[in-house]
Amino acid sequence: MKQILLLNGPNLNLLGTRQPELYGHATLADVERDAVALGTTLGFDVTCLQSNHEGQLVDWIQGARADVAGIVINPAAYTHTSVAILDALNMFDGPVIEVHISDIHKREEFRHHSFVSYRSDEVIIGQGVDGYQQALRMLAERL
Ligand code: DHK
Repeated sequence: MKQILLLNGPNLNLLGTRQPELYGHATLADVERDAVALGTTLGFDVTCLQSNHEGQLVDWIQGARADVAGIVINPAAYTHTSVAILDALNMFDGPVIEVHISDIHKREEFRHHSFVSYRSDEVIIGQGVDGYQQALRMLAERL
């Protein structure tokens, strides 16, 4: 089975209770359970990790270079600030799919720019948590 990493950034641990008008009512546990289930159908072994800390996300991306085939990442607020996460992703050889639950282009201007998008092979925006499922299907097409 191909190893897939599903990474979520800061504040996404509070999905379900965090601004549900923007992010919906599904919890991170719901998202991760559904990702693992779809992954199994697609022939993926999906490992789900979330951190509120930039360096931890960088460490996990570096660690993925050894044996992970593809990454799905919602860097959350680090999308708009983190050259460190971009640099780590630039050292990863497999496909990278970037997910944003909300439509970042219809929100504050500072959310319109993504550093991570310089590296991402696909960007899914504004599809709610369904975007994670779409991302896994995109990985399946690429791998
Ligand atoms: C999630 C966040 O936490 C925000 O900081 C981003 C993103 C948008 C999302 O839509 O999933 O700006």
